[in-house]
Amino acid sequence: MPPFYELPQRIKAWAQELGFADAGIAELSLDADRDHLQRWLDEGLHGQMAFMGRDLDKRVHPEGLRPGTLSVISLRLDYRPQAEAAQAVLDDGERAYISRYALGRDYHKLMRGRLLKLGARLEQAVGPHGYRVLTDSAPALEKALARNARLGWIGKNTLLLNRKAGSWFFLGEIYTDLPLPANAQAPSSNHCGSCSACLDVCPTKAFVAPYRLDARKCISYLTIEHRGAFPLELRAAIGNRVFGCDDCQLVCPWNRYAQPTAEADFAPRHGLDTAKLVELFGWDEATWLRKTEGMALRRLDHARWLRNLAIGLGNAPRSNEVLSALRARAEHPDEAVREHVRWALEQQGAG
Ligand code: B12
Ligand code: SF4
Repeated sequence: MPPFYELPQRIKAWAQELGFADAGIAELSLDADRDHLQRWLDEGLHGQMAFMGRDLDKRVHPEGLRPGTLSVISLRLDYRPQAEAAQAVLDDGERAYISRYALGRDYHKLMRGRLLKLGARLEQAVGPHGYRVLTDSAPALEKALARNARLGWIGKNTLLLNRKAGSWFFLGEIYTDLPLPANAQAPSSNHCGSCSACLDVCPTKAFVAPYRLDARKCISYLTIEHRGAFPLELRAAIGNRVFGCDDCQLVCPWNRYAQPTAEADFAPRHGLDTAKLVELFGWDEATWLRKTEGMALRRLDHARWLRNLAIGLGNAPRSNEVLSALRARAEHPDEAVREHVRWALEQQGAG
């Protein structure tokens, strides 16, 4: 068995063999983060995401989530796919913009498999130990843990940024009862400087201040998490973004250093990086279920997918194709779909 002080380096090497971009051992102290999270919740900036307020103790104390946890291994996995240029899709009102992270296979599945392999690799080296793997799948402060593991800093757009890789990566963790030495390097310094590109570009002005996001205005929240109707005043600004939003990453100068992912599974499926709004709006529920199998798009149901696309069609250049696609859904059984279609037809001057 390798001595414990050597394990962090070994873990990093095994992680990289498994396709992770980086790994580190996190310090577990998250008290300042707790205060910030509490304020965010008290101000209601989480919107309908009630889960963010539950299990607060577990979220800020890893040993509360998995009793016996002594260490957290934090990992990042690059996801930026080779796909049609994001800006070209955003600029073409007839097409649907799906955020880069969701074009291919659901990352939760891929990441979980990798984390389990790394856990098993560690077990081979040190013998049986208690552990649990996580990726956006349990109450955890993943960005804060990654920052504490020296994987980067939390930027003004509230995402974890890395000087060599920008922010196009997912985070995942292994909570273990092994007493691993936390990373002894100095904390990654903040390199946002005076740049405010992410705050300025946000289409819905969702940042109330640097490092503070009002999720209720964020297009990612609206198109993925929110149930029911979109606020009227934000609908035009949503443009053609139908699942998630990447604007505050696309503009970030550190993302010039991001590497495309080596994961074939993150490649766009079904031409979703170039698809037209009208075409996607025409999918019936069976087609939707077939095409989105194994993808993060399944966070939605068919009705919310149509609701999102209706907004895109309301903002699209006027054409007979757009009008007839909208009219074909005017009597949809879901009230939110009907209301968003009505709005879209009004936007098209055909209410
Ligand atoms: C809730 C959530 C959302 C919400 C809210 C986003 C948010 N900013 O919190 C919504 C739905 C909007 C969202 C959107 C997106 N998300 Co999200 N989301 C999460 C989730 C589940 C929790 C995040 C969280 O804890 N929010 C709580 C608030 C309070 O966090 P915060 O504002 O960043 O504040 C924290 C720190 O910044 C710190 N802090 C802030 N200010 C200060 C000041 C001081 C002095 C101190 C000490 C600390 C401090 O304290 C807080 C607690 O740590 C995580 C997974 C996880 N379990 O961690 C994924 C996660 C953050 N999301 C992720 C992704 C990819 C996205 C999107 C890019 C997806 C997309 N393309 O549409 C967008 C990006 C939007 C954005 N600019 O954030 C990735 C981010 C990877 C990365 N590089 O950082 C994560 C980590 C999922 C994963 N496992 O990979 N998301
Ligand atoms: S994801 Fe889009 S809407 Fe949300 S904060 Fe970033 S730029 Fe604004």
